[in-house]
Amino acid sequence: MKELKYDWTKAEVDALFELPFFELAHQAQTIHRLWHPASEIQLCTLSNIKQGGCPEDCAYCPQAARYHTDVEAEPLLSVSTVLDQARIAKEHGASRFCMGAAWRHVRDNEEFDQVLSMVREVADMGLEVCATLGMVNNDQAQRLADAGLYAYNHNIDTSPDFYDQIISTRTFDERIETLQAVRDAGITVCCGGILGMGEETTDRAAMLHVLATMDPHPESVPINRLVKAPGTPLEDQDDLDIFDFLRTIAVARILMPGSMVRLAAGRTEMSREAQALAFLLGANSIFYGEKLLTTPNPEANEDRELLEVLGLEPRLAQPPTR
Ligand code: SAM
Ligand code: DTB
Ligand code: SF4
Repeated sequence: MKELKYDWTKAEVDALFELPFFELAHQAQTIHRLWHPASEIQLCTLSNIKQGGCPEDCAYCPQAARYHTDVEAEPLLSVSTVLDQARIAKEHGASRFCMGAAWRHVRDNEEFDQVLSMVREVADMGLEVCATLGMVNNDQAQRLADAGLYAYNHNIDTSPDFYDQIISTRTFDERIETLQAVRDAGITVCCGGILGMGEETTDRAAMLHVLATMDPHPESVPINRLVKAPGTPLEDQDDLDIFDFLRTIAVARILMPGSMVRLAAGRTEMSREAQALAFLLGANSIFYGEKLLTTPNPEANEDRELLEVLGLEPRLAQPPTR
């Protein structure tokens, strides 16, 4: 029966992680097919509209100014540059366009006005337009909603307990406040995290527990596998076993059946078989285009080939919210 549940206990989530892999896979695939067309994958394209120079200390992030990475700080891209990128993304089959800025939070200035213009125009192109600009207040979220923003991405990244080991310049609760502002403004929520930062299984369960007890669930749940960027504190982190990564995808699908689960960063280090398993377990979206924000992503033609081999079709954009 198709019913969403918001009162998951941590013990229930832990129990899912303990299931034998094929039992978990069976449950996840059954639920996936009940809620989603099994042969559809949404293609999302990222644009890094404001690269680098970020004052935060997120230990995974190549755009944090304090780490010596090969990412230079750049000014905000022009509206026309971003629109060109969006047009090309659409021509290549993307139905969602996500604009990222390496900001701690949005400021009420001309740059924000420029971002609002980008949102308006990308929405008018019939794409689901998403933005990830750091923290926003209620008024800023409302202005984004009024401009036609479809989704706002703001990840909790990891469990509340492990969070302090990854970021010290803002709190877990501040993340939740921004998510609330986005929700209150009527924008859909895109919220997930990163796996492979040295967290335990219980942290992965706790992260999903936070997401799955939000009512409504985030409509979009990106699951990133850490991209170990040289110069960041996590550059030498041990690899997360691919089956631990895949289990997390499956549990996300079971807990939040109606949400889009996105196989996000980290695909260049994954075999085609691992990606196919992720789709089987309920992931139904990828980032498409040879770059994520600053790091490589598989080539578009490789992805097209993979979808073709698997008989998967790109999903169309959902109707805009305004
Ligand atoms: N500055 C904004 C913020 O932090 O919300 C928006 C951009 S930020 C780069 C968006 C998300 O990208 C982060 O929350 C994180 O989950 C993900 N991310 C950043 N660096 C990553 C990495 N090296 N590997 C995997 N995911 C990463
Ligand atoms: C998300 O969860 N993953 C995307 C998107 N939201 C903005 C970003 C991944 C970034 C990977 C590191 C980089 O390319 O800089
Ligand atoms: Fe800044 Fe976002 Fe990177 Fe953190 S994840 S350092 S807030 S750009």
